[in-house]
Amino acid sequence: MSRLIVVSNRVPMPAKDGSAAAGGLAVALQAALQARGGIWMGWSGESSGDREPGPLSQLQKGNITYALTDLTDTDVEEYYRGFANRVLWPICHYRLDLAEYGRKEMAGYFRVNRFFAHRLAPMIEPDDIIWVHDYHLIPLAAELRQMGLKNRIGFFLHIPWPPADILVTMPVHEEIMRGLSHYDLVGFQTDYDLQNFAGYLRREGIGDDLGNGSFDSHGRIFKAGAYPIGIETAGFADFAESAANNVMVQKTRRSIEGRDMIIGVDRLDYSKGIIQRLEAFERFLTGNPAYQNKVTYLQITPKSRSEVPEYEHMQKMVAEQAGRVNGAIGTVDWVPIRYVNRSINRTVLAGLYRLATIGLVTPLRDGMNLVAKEYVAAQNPDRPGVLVLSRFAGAARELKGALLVNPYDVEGTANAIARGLAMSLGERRERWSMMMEHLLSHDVSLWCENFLRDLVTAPELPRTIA
Ligand code: GDG
Repeated sequence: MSRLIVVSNRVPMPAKDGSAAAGGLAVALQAALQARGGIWMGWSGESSGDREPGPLSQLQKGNITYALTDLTDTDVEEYYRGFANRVLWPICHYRLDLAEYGRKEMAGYFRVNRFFAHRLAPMIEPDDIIWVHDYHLIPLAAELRQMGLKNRIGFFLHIPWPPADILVTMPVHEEIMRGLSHYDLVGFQTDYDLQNFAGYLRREGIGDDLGNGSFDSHGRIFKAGAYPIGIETAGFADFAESAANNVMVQKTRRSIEGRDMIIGVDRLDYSKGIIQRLEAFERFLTGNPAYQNKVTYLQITPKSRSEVPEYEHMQKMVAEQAGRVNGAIGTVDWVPIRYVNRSINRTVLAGLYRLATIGLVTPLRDGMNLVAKEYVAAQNPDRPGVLVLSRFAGAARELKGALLVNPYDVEGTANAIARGLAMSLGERRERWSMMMEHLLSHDVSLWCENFLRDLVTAPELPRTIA
């Protein structure tokens, strides 16, 4: 079995006590790395100021070498905050209006990818398989190829891929697409994303769908497919069951006694539809006054990318909106929205999912959305809750037992909340079983195996046809 090299912007480092970092993706990739032996390389999250970063810092844990690099202040500003988070992130989430183009940032993005390639290349052996993750590192394969590497290189995009009309508004769309063609396998979350990718090649006349998942463009033949990411379903279900005994979870349960709880969990990000969701909850309460004082909505929203102006603005808006609704509708003994603007412990999170009658997951656009899957896995099989899910989350393609909503339709989401709260136990069980069965048979280990199998076994093609 070939060695595996995983590259991602940030690396989930194992905890000080040696236990693996939490989160399904980290667990699955760590397991794959452990089995094959390998390296996980990425940015340390630290800045080297204005000095060239020193050598990679390396940490060995079992079969895995974690290799981290610092970046300069300029790199962080241009590559990470600038191009990745203020161009690629909004564009891939269909937010043309929020993209901030700057030549400096674009150049910085390509420069840091070249830097990553130069740091990584000396560690790579000819048989290694390389798996690159997410939008920060699209040009990495092209840089490695430029240095003469012939290894199998795969890429997985965790976020959506937009339709051609949106992508072409980005001044460097051609370079980005050319970057993707240097991989042997490009994985997307859903078949919609894959279709958008194929549609761009067709529309711009720069490539062909050769059938069977093969494409040619920019003089190269490569594979692309949909690989919907999963969670550690069985493990998370057990975890949530035992989390019911957690002190904080029990305290929360007592504090909502006699009321239903609705839960929302999202990084503070404009793609998650938090503002529209708070509006929908308000509309639900004003349209169904009998539910006032009978429902508590808990919104857990860890801060994210606070140094990017759009996120700073969002943070203010969400806090104001929650405060306004609480002031207008709350009573002396009932706060309709409990808003927690920081990260909470994973055990408590699992226990809270299980307490909630409704999981409210309404992103305006999301590659997959793991919260939706975690909410389902955490439910008590005897009295499961209801998932209210945006049709614009990748997860909606799989979770057919959810109440699907259009998050832009505030009234429609409010109605779905009412329907979820009134749903019979029989219907809840039926919908939940359907989703749980799917999640058990499509977990994150399978996702990882499928991607690596296709990357390794993709037929040896005459990869360059120019
Ligand atoms: C990207 C794509 C795709 C959240 N708050 C807390 C906390 N979380 C955990 C959740 C979940 C994860 O963070 C969030 O994952 P999502 O999938 O919902 O969203 P993104 O962060 O945007 O992830 C997304 C994903 O990549 C994987 O491919 O699904 O579409 O955007 O696991 O549980 N965890 C803890 N405390 C919190 O307060 N411990």
